[in-house]
Amino acid sequence: MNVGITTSAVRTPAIPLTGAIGAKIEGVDLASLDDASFRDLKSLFLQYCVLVFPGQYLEPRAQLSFAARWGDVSITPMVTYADGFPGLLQLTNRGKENTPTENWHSDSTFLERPPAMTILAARTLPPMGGDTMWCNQYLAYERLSAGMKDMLEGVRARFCGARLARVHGHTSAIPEAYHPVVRTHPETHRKALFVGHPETCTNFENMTVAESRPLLDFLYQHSARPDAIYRHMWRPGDVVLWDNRCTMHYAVHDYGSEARNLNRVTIIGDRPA
Ligand SMILES: O=C(O)CCC(=O)C(=O)O
Ligand SMILES: [Fe+2]
Repeated sequence: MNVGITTSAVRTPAIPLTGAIGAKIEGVDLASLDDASFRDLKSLFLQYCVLVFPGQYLEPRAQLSFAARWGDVSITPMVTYADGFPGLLQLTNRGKENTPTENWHSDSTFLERPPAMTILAARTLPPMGGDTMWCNQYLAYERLSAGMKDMLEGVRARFCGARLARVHGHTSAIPEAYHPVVRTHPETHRKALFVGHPETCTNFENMTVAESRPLLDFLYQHSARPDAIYRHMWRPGDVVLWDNRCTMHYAVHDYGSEARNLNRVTIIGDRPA
């Protein structure tokens, strides 16, 4: 895969997890990473879009310190952070009906500057299930026909926070933003398809919902083809980082009322362009 970056200086071994997305990295301690190893991780992150670090058992303070090495930790409207740990969101089992994440999405796309990345650390896992999947939005773009790529050039869509607002019982002004449906990653300079769930990515700019839906629905379904996906079965202590600018993800809720707790931190990104 041509990723437009050089990885020749990388010394940290990464094991690709699929032919499309994701790599696993063992033998590093995210809580005490030297600068050279951190530079390696940055290259691998841009190359693989999703990095899996087994057995880290990252505590909240260490997770926030590690996150701060990537950029500014974001504070998203409508969510409540852990006491004493601003920016650290504790994901819990809200029940299948109330989960905002059991659909393909990238995070907080209704913001003018959605997060560049998300860092999840497993705390309590159900006895089975609760996997998370990611898909590769570079591939989704590259697999479009030349005609479709041309047609989408410069087209923007409305992204709105209605789904998250509903789940969190937030009734005042619901944030929204317009973003290009084909965005250029600010670091790899590759183009990625940027769409979302129909309730989040509602319509093309200056077009009605009815006019927009057929093509937006196609682009959404086209993104999550099985050969563009990595599905992670969480193990205790796992930490996973993903690039929110070139992936979507989907949290599978198949664990009933079992406890599932993960700690989540996001890093502020650029305005999609
Ligand atoms: O619970 C998960 O596995 C992921 C949830 C999610 O979508 C997120 O943290 O952004
Ligand atoms: Fe998410």
